[in-house]
Amino acid sequence: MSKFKFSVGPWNVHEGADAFGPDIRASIPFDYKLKKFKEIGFSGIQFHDDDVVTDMNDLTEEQIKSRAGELKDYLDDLKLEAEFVAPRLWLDPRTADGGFTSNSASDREFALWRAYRSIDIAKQLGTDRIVLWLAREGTLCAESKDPVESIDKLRQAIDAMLAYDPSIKILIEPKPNEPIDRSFIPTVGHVLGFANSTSDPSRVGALLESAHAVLAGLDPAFEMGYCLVHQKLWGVHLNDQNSIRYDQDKSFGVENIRSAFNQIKVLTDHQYGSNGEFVGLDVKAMRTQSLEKSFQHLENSLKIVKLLEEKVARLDTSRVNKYREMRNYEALEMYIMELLLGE
Ligand code: 3MF
Ligand code: MG
Ligand code: MG
Repeated sequence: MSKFKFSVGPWNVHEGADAFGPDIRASIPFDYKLKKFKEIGFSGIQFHDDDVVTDMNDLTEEQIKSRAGELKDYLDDLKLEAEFVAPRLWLDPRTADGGFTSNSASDREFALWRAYRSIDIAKQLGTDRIVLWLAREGTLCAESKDPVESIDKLRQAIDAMLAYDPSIKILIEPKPNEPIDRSFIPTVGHVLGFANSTSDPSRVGALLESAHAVLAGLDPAFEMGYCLVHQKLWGVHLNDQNSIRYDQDKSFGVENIRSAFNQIKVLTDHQYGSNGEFVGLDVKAMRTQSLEKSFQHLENSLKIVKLLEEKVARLDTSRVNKYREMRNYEALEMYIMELLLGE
């Protein structure tokens, strides 16, 4: 039994396209995904705005709200909760140069319209959490945007969202690069500093994705710790990443098992989840995977989290403390390795 409740987004089950090749698996219907998520052990669902209302750009505000309301009924039937809504600000041609930091005023207006609609959708789904993965808020050409002015544009957009609805919370999910070269908010340290410049820092926090920290050359467990000390770890995307390469979204723990253990340890030791937070996954199946096995990476990731929870529970803290007092970190490290390797 896990201490945590788990969430996942529909994009975790996908058709297998990558930057160099097209879809390789058939699409799995949205309602089937939701049922299957529930069956596997998820109780929360993460949504992009257009996962909820697919053709939202062509609809009025009222139509968008009523479509979101229909999904809420379906979630209630399945006993699933919406964790958050994230505006998908990277697909539309109007977000090619970024959303909130685009050099085009009308594109920035479009991005804000999507952000407001995401808030409307979130309220209909019964969540107050808005996630901003700032996908294209950065540069492909370093001189294309002034960093000071751009970060100020970002702040203005977030202030506008905070003012639009006084009950929402904004979780910024940082990533240092991909699809852009240089991100304006690359790490959770940046998120927390930036949060303090907004009109209501108490409503701006972080969502830490393991692989995004690895891409920044950092250890996700320590990035989580940094947020926890500020009471700003409001969401996580557990997954894994082999070093500083293309964005991989591998199953949790498959590359960096010791860091994965330390992620589960820091979350457990510091009562992550006690304010209702979900442990979210953000994992992608390999492109080689068959359609029938489209959910296997999710089952594997959950299993690895649970196995690591057992390891954390078995950790003898008095032994750890003894090694700390003796300053025998070689012995401490070996104890951890034996625990992980099943000795
Ligand atoms: C990209 C991501 C995103 C976000 C998602 C929700 C598509 O690396 O991690 O997944 O997690 O948009 O914020
Ligand atoms: Mg990611
Ligand atoms: Mg993510």
